[in-house]
Order: sequence, then structure tokens, then C-alpha cells
Amino acid sequence: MSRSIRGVHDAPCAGKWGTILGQMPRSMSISAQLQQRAERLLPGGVNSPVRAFRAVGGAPPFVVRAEGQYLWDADGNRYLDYFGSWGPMILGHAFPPVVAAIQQAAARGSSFGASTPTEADLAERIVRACPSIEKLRFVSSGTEATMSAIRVARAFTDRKYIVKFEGCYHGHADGLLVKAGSGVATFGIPGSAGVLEETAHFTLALPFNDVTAVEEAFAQHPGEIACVIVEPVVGNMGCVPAAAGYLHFLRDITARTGALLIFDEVMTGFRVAFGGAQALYGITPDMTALGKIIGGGLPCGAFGGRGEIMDLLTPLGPVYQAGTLSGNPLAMAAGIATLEYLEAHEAEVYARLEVASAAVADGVAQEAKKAGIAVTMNRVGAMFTWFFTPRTIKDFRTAATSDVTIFGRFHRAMLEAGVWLPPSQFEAAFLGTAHTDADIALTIDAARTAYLTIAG
Ligand code: KE4
Repeated sequence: MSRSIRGVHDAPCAGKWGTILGQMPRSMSISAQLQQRAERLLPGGVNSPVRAFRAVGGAPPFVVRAEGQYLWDADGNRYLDYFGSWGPMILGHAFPPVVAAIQQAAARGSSFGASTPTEADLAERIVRACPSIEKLRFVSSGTEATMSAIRVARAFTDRKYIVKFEGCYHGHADGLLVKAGSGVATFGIPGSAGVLEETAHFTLALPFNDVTAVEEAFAQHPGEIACVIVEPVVGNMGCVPAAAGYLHFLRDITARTGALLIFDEVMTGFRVAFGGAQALYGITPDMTALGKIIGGGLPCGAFGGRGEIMDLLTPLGPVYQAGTLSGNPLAMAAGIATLEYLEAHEAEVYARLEVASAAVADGVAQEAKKAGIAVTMNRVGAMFTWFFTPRTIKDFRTAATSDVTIFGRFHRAMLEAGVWLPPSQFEAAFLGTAHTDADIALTIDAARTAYLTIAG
């Protein structure tokens, strides 16, 4: 069955893989054939588990091209993209200034393993946007950013324990896969196999938005907690904002106890505001982890904070941290082009994202209400989630009351209509500047039809 929007159908891309797929049953879609091949080579056929669609069912389309708000799969179907590579594509796919910047950088060589001018160029842009960051270091993923920030925080405070929150995901470093959210929450795995109990021991995983739990943790571990790491707007249990005053409470208790406050802004950085959640809420964390948007779609993360903290890093100090592709010239070029555009068009971009996100998030939620389907919608700027539950969602426990079976049916129905939502109830959806009012109207129409099919 065609999965196209308005019947728009590009020529399938079988030709490109004709030789490889030749031995596959011709009745299968090209994506299905590619999935079969991929599963022989890659666990689950993927390089990141959520892409396997296990949380929603059905077969994942294989993307061969993207432009603006659209993705095209190997069978030529076009989709409206509401996950945007999990956040980076705030300006849409193949944004011309970013493409040009990558092409020009690639023509000068793709990686040197030596210092380049562009690393400081991008760092200057980030520091200007996030004044809490006096110094930063680039890495190649959000996982590396949070992992490294925690190492520095432990060295700076000479303390062992860290606090994270259930349902928050900070990448897959061992000490953070302790009741993490995102993929782990999606698969209902409390932590992960392979993580040592001894490692998990030093991670206190607390309920989000719960003041008492944090006060009790600090009371039980006086002088022992190195840092609190938090997604200032949680995206990895679905979108869950902090309760009023909660982030200020975390800022106060960490300052009072000598623990560092780490804002994991890998998702929220440059997403919910140009200066991230710390600008949106007016809070100065001690350290910040970044990723996604700062790489403009190429592998890039960063961690930063006060100079006195960051100067503990080698070669200045005793905290070792390194990376072959850290500050990669292509990623720097893509990040610079992205942040340059966002900074030059800040008011216009974030106003548009706010209006468009409100329209689609509220519109789809309204259609659920009309269909008599319980949906709770949370949104902060251009990140939002429709939870299939009547409950108010304020932490992982309430998020977990969502009906993931209904969500799966909704996801599949929307995909059939050419609207590609994040393939998990416990992920945030994202909008970019390429999404038009017509796209939003189409999305709401598709939701209205989808609810008719899942209500039964
Ligand atoms: P990466 O290592 O995937 O670049 O970043 C880890 C990370 C850290 N912090 C936050 C707040 C994050 O959201 C992430 C990664 N986000 C997930 C999606 N929720 C990436 C998608 C995936 O795992 O495939």
C-alpha cells in the first residue's frame, strides 16, 4: 500500500540496490528487503535501537533522501518528518547553507586530528548563546558529552555519587543506564545488561519533579554527591517540563551542598530557545552538555562550564578526555552554518516554531478529544508529545500509564498517511522551520482519520 502524501510518489530506488536485492522476493517492498539484508549484518538491522520500530510495530521504512520537512523511503514514499533525526534538523533537511558549508569544508579535507580555526569559531557562537559556558570541549556525541561532564564534576568535587532522574536519558555511558528513559524506557529495561552493579551503585535515580526525593538523597549522602544531571525539559520519557520552581530548587540545593548542576541540553540546546532551556528559564547551571543541533546533522557534542571546572581537563589538568574526531571540520562547518542562521534569524525562527508547534500539537490533541480518545499533550517550544492517557504527565511513573498499544496503532496509521512520528511513546516529536501551515493541516487531518481506525 502506498504510504505517500497526497499520492506523491517518487520512482522507487530499487535500481541502486538491484544487484544486492535481486535475490529477495519481489513481493516485498524495497524497505522490507533492505531490512532483511540489514538484519544479517546489524543487530536488529539498526545502529540505534529505537529505529527498529519495535515499540510501535510494523517495518521501518529505509530512508534514502530528505529535504526540508520531508523524508523519502527506498520505495519512493514521501513522509512529513516529525522526529528530525531526533532533534538536529531544526532548519529542515539539506538546508542549503548547511549543505554548502559541508561541501566547502569537505573539499578542504574531512579530518586532520589537529587544531583548526573552525573549532573556536563554533565555540564562540555557543559561548555567546550560553553565557554559563566559559569554556567547552567538543566530542562526537551527546553520550560523550554527558559522560565527560560527569567525570569532570567528580574530579572537581572529589565526590562519587551522581543524581539523575527516572525517565531522563543522557546517552548510554554505563553509569547513566540506571533506570534511564528513551530506548531503555521504550523497551522496559530497568538499566541495562552489562552495567556493573558496582557502577550503578553510585548513580541515584530519583523521580523527576519530586522535591522531597532530592532532599532525602542529599540528606542520606551529605558531602558525597558530585552532581545532579537533568534534562531541563525532559524529552526522553516523552516531553515533560519541569514543575514550576523545580529547576530553581535544583539550582539552590546543588549550590548549597557543593554539588554541580549539569544541564543536559543535548536535546533542548538551541531547540526551546536560542540559548536553550537555561535561557528560557533564567537558570545558570555549572555545566552544560550539548549535541544534536550544534552539529547541524553531523556527529557533534560538547560539554562546557566555568573555566575553573573545565581547566581540570587534560592537557591542563588531571581529568583525561580525548577523541579522534572531536571538533571534526565538517561537523564544525555544519554547526557554524546552523547556529549562524539561527542567530541571524532568532526572533523569526523561534516565533515560527512556537506558533507552528502549538498549532499541530493542540490540533492533534483536539482531534483525539473529538474522537473520545484520552490524550494528554505536553509541549515546550518545538518539542512535544501526545501521551495516550488521561493522566497529567509529570514524571516517568505517570508517563508509563500511557497506552503504548494505542500509540503503536496511531503511529502506524499516521505513517500510512505519510506522517512519520517518533516511533515510541516515550520520545518527543520535533518541528522545524521547513514545516508549513499546509503540512500542519495535513497532519491534523491525518490524525482525525487515524483516530477513527484506532478507536475500535
Ligand atoms: P547521543 O549519544 O545519541 O548523540 O546523545 C545522547 C543523548 C543525551 N542527552 C539527551 C537529552 C538525549 O536526548 C540524547 C539522545 N537522544 C536520543 C533520542 N531521545 C537519540 C536517538 C537514539 O538514541 O537513537
